[in-house]
Amino acid sequence: MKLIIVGGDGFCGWPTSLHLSNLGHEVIIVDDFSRRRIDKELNVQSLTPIFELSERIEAWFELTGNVIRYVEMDISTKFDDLLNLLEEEKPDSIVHFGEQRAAPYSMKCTSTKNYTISNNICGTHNILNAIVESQRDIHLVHLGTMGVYGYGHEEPIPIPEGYLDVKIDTIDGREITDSIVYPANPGSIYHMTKTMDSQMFQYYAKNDKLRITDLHQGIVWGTQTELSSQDERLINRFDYDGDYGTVLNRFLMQATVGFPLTVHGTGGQTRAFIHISDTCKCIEQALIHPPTSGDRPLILNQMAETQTLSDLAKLVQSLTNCEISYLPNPRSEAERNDLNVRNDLLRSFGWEPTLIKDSLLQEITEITRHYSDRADHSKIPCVSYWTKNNEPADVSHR
Ligand code: NAD
Ligand code: USQ
Repeated sequence: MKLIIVGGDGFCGWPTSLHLSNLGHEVIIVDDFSRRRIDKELNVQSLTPIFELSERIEAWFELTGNVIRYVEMDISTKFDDLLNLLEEEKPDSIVHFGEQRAAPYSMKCTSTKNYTISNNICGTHNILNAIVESQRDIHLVHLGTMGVYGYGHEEPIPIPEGYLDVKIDTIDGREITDSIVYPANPGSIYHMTKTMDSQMFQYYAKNDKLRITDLHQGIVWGTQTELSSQDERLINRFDYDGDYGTVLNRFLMQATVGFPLTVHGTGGQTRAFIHISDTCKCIEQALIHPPTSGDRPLILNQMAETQTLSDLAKLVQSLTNCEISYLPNPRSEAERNDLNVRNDLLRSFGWEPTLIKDSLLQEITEITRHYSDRADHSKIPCVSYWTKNNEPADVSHR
């Protein structure tokens, strides 16, 4: 296949580009390097030393002879350039990673809220609009989030893959049923953009018969894949700062540098997790199992397992002897929740996930210990609050 990977310079996009190129697909990365710019704006850097995209691509060519091309483009503002690219390159599929993806950054201040909305919503809409305008049958694979569902209930009711079969009414003794999109319940401006993306997908699949797959992905952990660990120039990014670092990678880094693990609240929150190497494998599966034109968007829950944060912290403690801090929660989120997620479709394609308990130690020895001298401890605390007065939020309504 010929593939355009939007956001292919990012944490999930880079190893996925390598994976797909290694499988023999022709890969063109489109990225505006906003993620690298935001690092500068926040005065932080990846724990791992990441190379420029041009150097990464050159190293990949030296090692494998495979060519990955790239185009610098902001898809949220450059509609004509995007359309020209689709018309010139005629890709079979687009994989869309190119959004502002940190919930804390999206909640930081008015300008980061506005940026997240305009970047994510206009970017996704430009891709859909450009596919229609190109008059090509391009399959769009989008990286969505488990957060669109609102992380389940107090009872362990299974979260289906995107759609819910409901009884609407009984008329003259006849049950009226329908299959509806699972009610959206976002917990941040960032997560809200993903629920808005999903509305656009419903519309474009219905009106323009676009083939769209939306992957509702859990929190990605880990750094390297087999391919990215072949040469230091291919190394993937590792975010640990209070805005972009995600919880499990943060815990691993904190344990290594002797910073007590920063559990928000009681740690009773349950979240879904997936290893970065499985992100790549699931996207491969999504690309070879597209929906048919005229179908509603295909929604797959891309996650391997669920864990409470306190269990994760204790697991990391058992491996490293680190301290754990239970901090006032800067976010507005339920103190505890159950999360029971169906992922039958990806499993039915034969995917066998990597589990946290089997790979944590390797991550600590190969990444967090190896690069610990690059850590800036002052960037670890979460300083983005969900309420305007920077007080821990009242979560009684969640
Ligand atoms: P990332 O920030 O590391 O990568 C995103 C890439 O997209 C960056 O290289 C950035 O420069 C680029 N980009 C952003 N806006 C763009 C635009 N307008 N035009 C062109 N390029 C643009 O994020 P990531 O962790 O790789 O996440 C990728 C996708 O996966 C996101 O959509 C995110 O919501 C989703 N996701 C991530 C996780 C996770 O834990 N990292 C979990 C679930 C879903
Ligand atoms: N948390 C802590 N301590 C920390 C950091 C986070 O307890 O130091 C808690 C948060 O309060 C939250 C949970 O851990 O309850 C997850 O936070 P996170 O920052 O790891 O993940 P989140 O903000 O949900 O976002 C990440 C990605 C996002 C993706 C999402 C998938 O940044 O792009 O969509 O995970 S999901 O969580 O399934 O919605």
